[in-house]
Amino acid sequence: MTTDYKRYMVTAALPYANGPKHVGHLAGAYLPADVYVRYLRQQGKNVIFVSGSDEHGTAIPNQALKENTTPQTIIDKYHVLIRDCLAKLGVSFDIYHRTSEPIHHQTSQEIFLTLYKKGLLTEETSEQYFDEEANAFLADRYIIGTCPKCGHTNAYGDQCEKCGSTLSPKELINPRSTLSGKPPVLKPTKHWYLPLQQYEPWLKEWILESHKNDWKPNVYGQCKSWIDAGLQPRAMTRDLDWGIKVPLPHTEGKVLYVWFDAPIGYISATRALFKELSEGKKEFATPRSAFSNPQVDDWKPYWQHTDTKLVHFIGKDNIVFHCLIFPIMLHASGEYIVPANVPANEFMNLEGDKMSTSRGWSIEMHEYLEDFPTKPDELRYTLLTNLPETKDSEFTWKDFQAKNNNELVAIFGNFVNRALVLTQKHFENRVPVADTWQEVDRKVIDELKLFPERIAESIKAYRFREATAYLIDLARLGNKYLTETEPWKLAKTDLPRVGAVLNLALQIAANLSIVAEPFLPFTSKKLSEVLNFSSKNWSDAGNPSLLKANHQLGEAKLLFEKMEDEVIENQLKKLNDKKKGMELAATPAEPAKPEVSFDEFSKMDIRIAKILKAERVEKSKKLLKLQVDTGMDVRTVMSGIAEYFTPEEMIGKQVTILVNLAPRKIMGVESQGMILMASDKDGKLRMLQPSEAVAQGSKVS
Ligand code: B3M
Ligand code: ZN
Repeated sequence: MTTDYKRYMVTAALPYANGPKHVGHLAGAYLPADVYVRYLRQQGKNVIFVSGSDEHGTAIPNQALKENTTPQTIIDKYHVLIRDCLAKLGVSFDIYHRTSEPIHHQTSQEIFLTLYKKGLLTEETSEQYFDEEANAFLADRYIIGTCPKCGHTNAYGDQCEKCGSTLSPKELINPRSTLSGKPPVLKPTKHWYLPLQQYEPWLKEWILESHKNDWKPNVYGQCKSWIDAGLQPRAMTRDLDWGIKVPLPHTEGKVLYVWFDAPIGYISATRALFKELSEGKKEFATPRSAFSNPQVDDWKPYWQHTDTKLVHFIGKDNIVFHCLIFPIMLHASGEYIVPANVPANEFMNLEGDKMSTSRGWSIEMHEYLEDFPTKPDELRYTLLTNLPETKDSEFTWKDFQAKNNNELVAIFGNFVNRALVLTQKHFENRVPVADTWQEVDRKVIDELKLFPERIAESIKAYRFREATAYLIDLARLGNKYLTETEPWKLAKTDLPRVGAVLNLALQIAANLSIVAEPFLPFTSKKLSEVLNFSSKNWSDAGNPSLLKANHQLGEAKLLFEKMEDEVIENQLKKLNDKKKGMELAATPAEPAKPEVSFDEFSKMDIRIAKILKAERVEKSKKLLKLQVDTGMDVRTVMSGIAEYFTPEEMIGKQVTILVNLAPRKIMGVESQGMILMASDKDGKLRMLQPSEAVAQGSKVS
């Protein structure tokens, strides 16, 4: 194992462009990767950071079916949405590519052909479900049937969402195709397999022996149990019309398996980056010495030289692909390096339940940004302090508020603000001279010097929660220093001492602007402006004299704002409403009642009438007593709508009424008719009104 790396290749999982992505995804892969990369850049390291959209697999055509549109429309829509959200949240990719790009198709086909030509893929013919009406082989997700484990009648070919079992299509009872609704037939088809079992000895040595101590226990443990259970050949091709064509003759209708092409997306992205750089089509925001004269082939060292440190940031559900299958592909091809580490995270739950876009129990990145457009760092901070690094973790809105108010505002922001305001007031906004240090100052200086190394060690060990805690500890050190020295009390008696204290406080603030950059890039920038101090070099951090005496400070601004209870309550309500909405949408409508004849139907006399009066009925929660003008008469109707409508809002409304219903006594009052309403799946009532006002007594037929 080389430890002296010349360059870093950092990847974050390619999100499927089949829908928006939530903050759990952000916490899983993108934020930790971003902190790591920003830190390396501040160290002056040669690092490339790539990701992009995963635009193949059945997830895409599935979503197209749901949205009644084409796969291309789906990927174009969600690629842009996800890319822009990640950028707004400060995730600083060098390129955010997409797997639909020709250069990716080419790279994937090349790697497939390399393996094929070396004779490393085995050809096998097997029986797969085929839809004769749609004339297509059916991917797992296109087959629905009864779950053999729990009897759920709508289980998918790969999984039952009711009991969570992993299934194969042939296990389903009474399978049917989602394309035609008909039972599929079994038909032989040929595919190319990667014989994973042949690489077991290599995996054992590479992972189980070499990475026993430096890979995270959750990652190592998953790899070990897969390897111990024995690996099976895995098909690298699929019968599907959406994806990368298999680059062999007579393979119409066959594409590369999405998990074959998706990780190659990291390589294609790097290739695309250097192509653009070499053509002068792209420049880095901050010039980097490693790329002074980029050539089109400069991507190669990042993927092919052993002095590159390759690190994949992913969520736990992707471990097997990034630790076993993709490395086998890379290793077998003979040209590529394998990852030095795969610091996968567990999952982040939300308010006590699993985060899930489809169930509506999620905070999507775009939803957060719509509600908090100026607060990317507040989200980054809350997620970073809660990363699911060793076990599943939890996001709650209350915690978000607490982290914002008690840490960002009360510690970080308060410290910086106190130092700035006093400097403005007593020293014309210039860094005061510090003549002599007292014992308390020297202690703080000694502490300050330890922080950069402490934070760096945690980042290098992928312990980003711990690193974030050290960051806020540095702000806490500054805050405590001001609280202890109370410079505001000394202004009248000992101005030179006030100057010394503020000088040191401002030095701490300057240090914060450097070491906060990986975590809170927007705040770090703001702080730099406020201090009129621009260094972001990690090697400057730990220095207690970054700002020279008399250095002119910039204009003071508040770094963070307090978050009121109301904001949090609104978010909780919004979350619960969204979930309810999704549940309703997913509940099937009630089946139809038995048939009636036209004659039976035409006996009913349904009219439009206007409500003249409405009042509550004593001792009844449900009833309103209504006076209605039917155009023929004015009558009384007792109506069970009081849980959904107030008397005030009913008055003057036109409603639909069955006028020839036999009169009934309800709570001692004779009710002469029935108001008709639409009742939603959850029982909620809505008025049925004509689209424009009509005369009272108009017939409904
Ligand atoms: N798109 C799965 C996921 O979003 C997949 C990751 C690909 S990484 C190469 O979880
Ligand atoms: Zn089941």
